[in-house]
Amino acid sequence: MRKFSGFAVVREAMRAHKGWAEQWNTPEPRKQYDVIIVGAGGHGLATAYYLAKEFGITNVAVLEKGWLGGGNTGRNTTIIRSNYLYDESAGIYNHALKLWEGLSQELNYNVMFSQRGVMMLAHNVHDVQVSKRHVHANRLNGVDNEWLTPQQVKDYCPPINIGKSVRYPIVGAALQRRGGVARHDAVAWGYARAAADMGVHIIQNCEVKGINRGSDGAVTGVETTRGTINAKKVGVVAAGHTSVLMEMAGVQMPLESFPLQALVSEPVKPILPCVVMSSSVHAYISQSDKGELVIGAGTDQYASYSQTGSMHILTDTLEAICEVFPIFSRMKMMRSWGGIVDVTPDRSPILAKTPVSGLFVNCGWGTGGFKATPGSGNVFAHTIAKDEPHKINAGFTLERFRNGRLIDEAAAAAVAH
Ligand code: FAD
Ligand code: PYC
Repeated sequence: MRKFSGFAVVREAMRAHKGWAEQWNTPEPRKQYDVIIVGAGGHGLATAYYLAKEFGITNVAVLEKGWLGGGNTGRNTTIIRSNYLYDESAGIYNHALKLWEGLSQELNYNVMFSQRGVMMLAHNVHDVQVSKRHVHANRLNGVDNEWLTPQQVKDYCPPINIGKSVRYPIVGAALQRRGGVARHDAVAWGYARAAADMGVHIIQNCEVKGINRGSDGAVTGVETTRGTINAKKVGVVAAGHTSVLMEMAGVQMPLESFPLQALVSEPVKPILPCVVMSSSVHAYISQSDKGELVIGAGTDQYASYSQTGSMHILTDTLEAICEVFPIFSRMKMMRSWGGIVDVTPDRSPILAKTPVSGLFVNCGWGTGGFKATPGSGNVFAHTIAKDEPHKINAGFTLERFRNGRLIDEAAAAAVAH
């Protein structure tokens, strides 16, 4: 086993981020809103933004138990792509990708969206077949994706090892050139600032403890650590904790929650020009604008609400990275952290009305919801405002787990789970 010198698990960055977010001027909650959004992650904040901007609904509260962007939005590896298999997925992820392309201008906030290309490696015949199927399906759906030979992989990403002597040699790759990365906290802050400018209340340190229903069963509001807050419409957008919240309204969710970890290296000069992912050796990596290598791991095998995942998952990931990039084997790892992702049986999200009138849910993005943030917020706002789904999220129902109309994206999720 290789040695990873200086591997240290520290949490200063998350603490600094929290301190910054606490300077946000949290307003006093009103007693009554038109819409309450539970969860000030990217999806919740984007939903509030589009409710205000596209539907003129500004009497909205976004309630956050911690600090804004402190959940998965501030913990993810920011890979953005739309190379999913099924038509429904192509619809929502490509809708999101198009919104990403204009997001900095739209929010007047630099979200540092960088379309440097996402390359998904193939290491065996099975990988090649699955990847090529994705390339063809994507192109039929108008989503860019192309097949690369090992030499083309090397030309696009010079530090990669295409040698044949490793356990899983690279035999090709699918490349989505429009994919890339963005700055995760900027996305949360950009949406938060723009929504707040239109009158939305973003209330931090306000944990939802109960969901209230009237005698007709419809939602009437929520119980929080800052008292009762009323609204006829409540949207739950609380990744990782959705089941807990929905249980408060008596709705059981087909979800399991798992820790998912990531880590960053010391900063170095630009060396990695694109995003590289491998679902076979279980590694994905990019380089941040600060110069750190940003490395993601797989989920823990056991369901848990702990934001600290297992150490062996990290060391396995680093071994995989060193196999694909031996040149990185002496890099020092500086920080690691975890988030809690909620996963559906078909690895596709739920963005829908629920059996409870006035209660809406946006969840189940699993390991891959950051890329969807603008598209998800946009169509979820439509669903809440109009009381019916947008055509883009019409397939992402709760009912599909009863009627079997699943959208099986396990292979496109690209992360070990
Ligand atoms: P969050 O940002 O988690 O927001 C939910 C919020 O709800 C949290 O702030 C939480 O505090 C709040 N909340 C929970 N319970 C309550 C309550 N009772 N009351 C009030 N508030 C509550 N996706 C990608 O597309 N690309 C990637 O490269 C990628 N990498 C990842 C790497 C890691 C390590 C992790 C953990 C995730 C990754 N993801 C990735 C997934 C992605 O981060 C998530 O799908 C996405 O950020 C979810 O956004 P969200 O707004 O729904 O959730
Ligand atoms: O969905 O692309 C993805 C992803 C990468 C790392 C975690 N999720």
